[in-house]
Amino acid sequence: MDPRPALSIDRLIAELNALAQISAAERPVVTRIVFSEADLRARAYVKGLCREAGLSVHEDAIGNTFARWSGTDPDLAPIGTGSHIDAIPNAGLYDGCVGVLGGLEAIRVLQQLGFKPRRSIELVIFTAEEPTRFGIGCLGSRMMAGALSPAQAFALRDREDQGLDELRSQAGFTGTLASVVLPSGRFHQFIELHIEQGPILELEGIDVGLVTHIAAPASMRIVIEGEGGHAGGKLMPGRKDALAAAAEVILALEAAAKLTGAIDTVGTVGVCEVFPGAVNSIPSRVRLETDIRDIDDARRDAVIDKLKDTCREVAERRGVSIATEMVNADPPATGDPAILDAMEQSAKAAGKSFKRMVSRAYHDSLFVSRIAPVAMLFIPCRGGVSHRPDEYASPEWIGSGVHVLARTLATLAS
Ligand code: HGY
Ligand code: MN
Ligand code: MN
Repeated sequence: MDPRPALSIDRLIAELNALAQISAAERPVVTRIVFSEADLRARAYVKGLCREAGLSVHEDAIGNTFARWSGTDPDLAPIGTGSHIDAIPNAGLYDGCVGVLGGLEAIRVLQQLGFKPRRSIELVIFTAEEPTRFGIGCLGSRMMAGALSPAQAFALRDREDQGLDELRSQAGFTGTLASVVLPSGRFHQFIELHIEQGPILELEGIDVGLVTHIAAPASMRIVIEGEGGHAGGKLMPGRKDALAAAAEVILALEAAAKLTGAIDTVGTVGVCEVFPGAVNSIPSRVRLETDIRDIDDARRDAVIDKLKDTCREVAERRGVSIATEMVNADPPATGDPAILDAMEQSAKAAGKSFKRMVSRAYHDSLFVSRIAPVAMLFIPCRGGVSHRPDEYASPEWIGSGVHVLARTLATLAS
């Protein structure tokens, strides 16, 4: 079975561009925050494409969306594929969307070739893979895997202090949050197509990546409280400047990540909110959101412990209070050998070069792996750039990914 004749890359690129137009920002910037007006329009657009392909569509209580192509033996657990369509502020158009629209294209290709899946094939759009609105990543897949309880979900609030439950209801998603949890075995296997969000495949001229491990993400919130005061009248001795203290903490995270001796350890402070934020007022409160990852969770946790030690030392020396709160600290996931082998066979049959590799970004597959065997299929992205408007994957790269995905889905669903 050769997918090439049925693969319509022009249609797929047009759909990716149409989806990119549904954004809270002007082109070429994509911003699509969960439960925002743009998110809901984007969901409607993709669900429309799924229905045009004859898939039966349903959504769960948090908005995870399932589009099923029924197999000849509908009682068997389906093969899942998919990703996310939400996007952080100032993002590009490929992160997540390639896995959703590319997964749909792979299904349409198999339909056109007359393939009849024994196991149903189910395309999944996960809610809120990005942490932007509620501070925690993979919200929909995390709840699906039972890794975030309804009580924890009810406690989530956005920066406007709006609660998750209120926002999901306003977005039209009803039902109990407990109903989002899926049992182990709900998917027979799950495969996610995604851009690499790193430079390796392009640098080495390789068509597809077979992901053996997904890095272990952690996020820690740090709130530093000092004393404010007049930037002119308050002399330097005795100041309790929260932002100066934060600067020491930020640099300590960078140093701790660099000093583990492993290139796989990364540490980032992506959010730094300063109060009151006036040029002539000494900062009295700073909120930092830190992102700490490694493919080895023990090594990652050692960095977190070192950062907590630094916070205690800085607080003591500067006379400020520093509160730390773990938002999440998740174990890494490993790719299922049988799926990896099926992807490798598909790549060979497709005449595509491939390489087994690690994912340094996290993905919904990290949580789906708790209820089903998973693996991820990467395609190159230009310069490894992602989470920026100049993120780019060529039609040839995307076509190779969809081609290998289509073959693999056919193998797994037979
Ligand atoms: O941050 C990540 O790894 C993912 O892109 N949300
Ligand atoms: Mn992302
Ligand atoms: Mn992503």
